[in-house]
Amino acid sequence: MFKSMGSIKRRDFLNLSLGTTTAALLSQCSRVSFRLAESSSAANQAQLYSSEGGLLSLDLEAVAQQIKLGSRTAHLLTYNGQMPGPQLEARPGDTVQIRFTNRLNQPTNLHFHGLHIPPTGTGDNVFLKISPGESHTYEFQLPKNHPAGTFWYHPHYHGLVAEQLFAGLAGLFVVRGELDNIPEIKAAQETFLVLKDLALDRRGNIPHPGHAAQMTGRMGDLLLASGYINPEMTIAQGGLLRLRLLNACPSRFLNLSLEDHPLYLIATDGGAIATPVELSHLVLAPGERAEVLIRGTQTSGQYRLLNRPFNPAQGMMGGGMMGRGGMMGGPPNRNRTETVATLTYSGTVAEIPLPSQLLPVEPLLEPQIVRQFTLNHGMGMGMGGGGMVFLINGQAFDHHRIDTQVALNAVEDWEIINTGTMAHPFHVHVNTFQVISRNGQPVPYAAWKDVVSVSPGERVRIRMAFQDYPGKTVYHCHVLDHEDRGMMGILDIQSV
Ligand SMILES: [Cu+2]
Repeated sequence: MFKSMGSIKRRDFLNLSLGTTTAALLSQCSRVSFRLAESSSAANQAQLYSSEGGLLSLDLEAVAQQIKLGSRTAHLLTYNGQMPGPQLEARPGDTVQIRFTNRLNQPTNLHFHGLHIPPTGTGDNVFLKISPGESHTYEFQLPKNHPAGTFWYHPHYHGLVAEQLFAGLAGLFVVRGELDNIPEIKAAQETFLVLKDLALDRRGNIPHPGHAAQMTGRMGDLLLASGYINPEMTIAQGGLLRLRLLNACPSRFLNLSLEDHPLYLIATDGGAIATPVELSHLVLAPGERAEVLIRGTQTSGQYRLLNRPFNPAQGMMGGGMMGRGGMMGGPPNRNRTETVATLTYSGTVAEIPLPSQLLPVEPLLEPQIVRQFTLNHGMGMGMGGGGMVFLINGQAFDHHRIDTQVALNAVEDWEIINTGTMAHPFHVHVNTFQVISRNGQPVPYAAWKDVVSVSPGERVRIRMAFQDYPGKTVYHCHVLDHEDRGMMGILDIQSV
């Protein structure tokens, strides 16, 4: 559908553009090195907003917008006309003020995915309904000990989350801090990739997801990297590339690898791990983030960042319903390897080693309580004449019901048990957790997470401390069609 331009053409465009841009634009380019890729257009240059003097302040508007994708025009939903939305950057202790206006024709709101901030009032309040034409100012302070990491914002109005994210509403929220000051990481070139799939009909509209999306969640056959099709990333020979990845697909799992280059994992959802971990490939469930370092060990050439076929339902029960392919309407490209982006060599620098130490991941105290959450699905009534509903402990989401009460400052273990036939990435708001074990087997290294995928037949134990902020929030499946169809519960963190 979208013909890729050849590499030579792409390079010409890069040279031409660099020759005529201003210093201001250049400084932005060095942060996001691949901005000038083949499907470039003014509309999808994500703007960067950084905090100044301890304050990050901006206007943000959810608005329908036409976006150029290669030779086509897509009718999408955007933040400030951009897809992905503006990149927000702040530091621990900073105050954040976002004057948000809903210019859509349906209600929406904002969720600050992964941030440790209050779930109430003007904070990460997903119970807010911001109607068409209405405004709301989100205002919160990042705690002074907030970890540096790759977080993001997206809509969280129950029932419309999958639709609005799929249509384009997502942006990065980066917290800069200790991890960024490690010398080797500071010396690395940094590239952000917001990975999001999209489906378009001939007229550039997003088609109705159809019946299959009830089960698998909606998926598209286009995989965009920060709004581009196969953008170019560069690395210097001898240098390090710090690739910061977000899976912003509502339902698609990604299985990423880079030709001839191992990936060195340095951070997960909630920030740094203790030491780099070498990976041949990286699986990202919907909502997950990862940071990897890539070493410029080759001399020249082009290397594709690939997304290989991956069946998220693999688990103790095998392929399950996803395995039947067409019948259940899996993604059209489930058996095809896709090129996400292309890495090229440019210049040479004195060799930068991998950092040997990152930041410690302190173990949490032993849990006071162990709870169980069983994930499954069934046929429901209602929902416009019945259809699939997704359940936690046998119940679909009810915004009048509190499902789980915990005490502020308590440490708990949650066992997430998948008795269904599809993988469910389990996400908890406000506090990050550590995965303790899968089917009783300890995990290989400690990491801060806010999404963990649980395959059919699996039992995953996570440990969490409910720190700093009392109030009501949610946990849910991050296959957002599952969330919209009931796989969400209310968590009440009570100060005692
Ligand atoms: Cu799910």
